[in-house]
Amino acid sequence: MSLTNPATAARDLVRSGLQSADKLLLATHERPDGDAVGSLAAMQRVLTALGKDVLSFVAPDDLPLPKEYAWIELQGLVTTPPADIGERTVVFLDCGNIARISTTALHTGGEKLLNIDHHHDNTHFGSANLVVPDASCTAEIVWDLMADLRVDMTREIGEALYVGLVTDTGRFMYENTTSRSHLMAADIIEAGADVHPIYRRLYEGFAMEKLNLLARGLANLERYDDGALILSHLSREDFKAVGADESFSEGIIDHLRAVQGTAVAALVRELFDEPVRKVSLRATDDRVDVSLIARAMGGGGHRRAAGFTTEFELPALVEVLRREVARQL
Ligand SMILES: [Mn+2]
Repeated sequence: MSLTNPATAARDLVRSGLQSADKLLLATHERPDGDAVGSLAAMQRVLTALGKDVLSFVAPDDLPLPKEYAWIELQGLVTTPPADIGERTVVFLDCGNIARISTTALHTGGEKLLNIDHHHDNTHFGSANLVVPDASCTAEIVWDLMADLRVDMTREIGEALYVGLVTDTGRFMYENTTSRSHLMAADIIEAGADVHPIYRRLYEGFAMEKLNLLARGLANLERYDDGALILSHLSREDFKAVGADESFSEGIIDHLRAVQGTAVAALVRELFDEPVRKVSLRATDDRVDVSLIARAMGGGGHRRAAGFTTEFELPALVEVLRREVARQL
């Protein structure tokens, strides 16, 4: 009987899946975040360095990318599934659930569908699944695969990976930050990545409208059950009134979470193009696992950061959240 470590076996399987493929298509979840874009851009360059034909798929609805990430060069970008999709190995990055990609043509990879992710609730939808919940970000798994594939770090790969690392670790502040996260950063900086300009692009130099949206978010603050739940909401009107893009709400929830006594912070916002609300959840510590709440509502995520979309009206939604938080406390 084999005593092979399943994690090692999965890593070998995905590595050989990447090595044996000549043509690949990379994809990530909708409304891609920093880890999604960074992992996509880095993996594209890693596989190109191995001489492969690599396309990166981003749905037209997700373009242009939010300004924070728009500077990251996505080589081989396609916005519709290519005609030769059937011949391509499809690689999903940072995607916990295949339902997070509505372009169903990408679901047809069959036996050639590689799933590389760090969400602990990943549904293992691939033919090979490298799911590493201990990794701080998907970019960290890509970094590990680079070693397996013997691809050298470059400045360009490093800068893309760094975006995933910095955003998913909350600038090396969240509990998922490990010594490996810092070793990875060191490797990236050694290769010539210039981190301060990346910090500026990710977190500063934003439009005034973003600050005005934050002001609205703070004005709409509600605190329940002695801080067990702190919540803010942004309507489509709020966005319109200050001229804010949809992505400008990013980061508002961190202000809520920071309040003393908070167990769970929630930001509820109306989406522009669908009559639904997007709910982001953050937990301050291990008392509440917000991924359980998100999953019960049809979404997913991590223990301390998760989300879902819902058709619930705000008052009913607040009641659901209060009840679910209380149930775990
Ligand atoms: Mn991630």
